[in-house]
Amino acid sequence: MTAFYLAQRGTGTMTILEEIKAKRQQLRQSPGETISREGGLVIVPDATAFRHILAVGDIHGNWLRLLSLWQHVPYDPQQDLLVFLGDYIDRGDYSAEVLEMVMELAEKSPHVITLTGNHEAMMLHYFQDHSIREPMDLNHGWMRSGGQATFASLARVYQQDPGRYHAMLEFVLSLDHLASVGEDYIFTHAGFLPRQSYEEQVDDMLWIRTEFYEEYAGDETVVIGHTPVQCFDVNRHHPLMFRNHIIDCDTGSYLPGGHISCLNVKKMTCWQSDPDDMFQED
Ligand SMILES: [Mn+2]
Repeated sequence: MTAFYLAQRGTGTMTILEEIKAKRQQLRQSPGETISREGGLVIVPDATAFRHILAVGDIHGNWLRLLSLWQHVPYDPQQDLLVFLGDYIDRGDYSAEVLEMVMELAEKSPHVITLTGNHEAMMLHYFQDHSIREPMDLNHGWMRSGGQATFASLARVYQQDPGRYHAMLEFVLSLDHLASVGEDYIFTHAGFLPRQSYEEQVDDMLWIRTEFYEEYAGDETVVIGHTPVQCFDVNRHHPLMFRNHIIDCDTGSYLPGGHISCLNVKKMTCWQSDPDDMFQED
């Protein structure tokens, strides 16, 4: 099955959506397969196997807002599929705590999908040639994108428990890039170029904005984060559905008055973190 898939991919003629469809059809011929992960591409062939399909937008180190959101979400690891859309880290002060919480949820159920965002990609790029044991390199692009807070948060973990720090880095390295659930839903951090293959765009797709919003014309609902909805409408606080079946769940986790949102995908309803005044720290 794998050989067939790679052969198809090797032709270079399949677009990302064609690849997903081919992979899903192969999986449906193997009864009992509920989820497949390969090269950052996650395929869940049957969406009806789950009570709720839940998608959590950008978090950006705002652990208190994540805890607040999580009090409202009626998540059941036995019945629900849970997708994190990436950007766990940066800007907020609690990136390590956020990673810890997401890792714990992923350990408890095989039906938790943890996608990478562009901020995790920046962090991994930094640690390719920098160490947590050395002073921060303020010239690196990650540090100008909220990485300083993440570095400080991870350095605290490293001082207390180096093994835990390494487990966190391994977790970030293992994050997936795109998930297809049934025939109706696709989840990815930022979007994708519909005319390219998955392989061709696996890194670039973490950053895409306008090209995806303008070029996507598929039937599948694509659930994304990456661009705060406040960029489209400063007064907006809820996920934003575009005309072409894209729904943006980044509700400005790091912005004043922003929220973290969890979309109940089958019903198109959402739960959100409470307003911040409940969580002021003195
Ligand atoms: Mn983001």
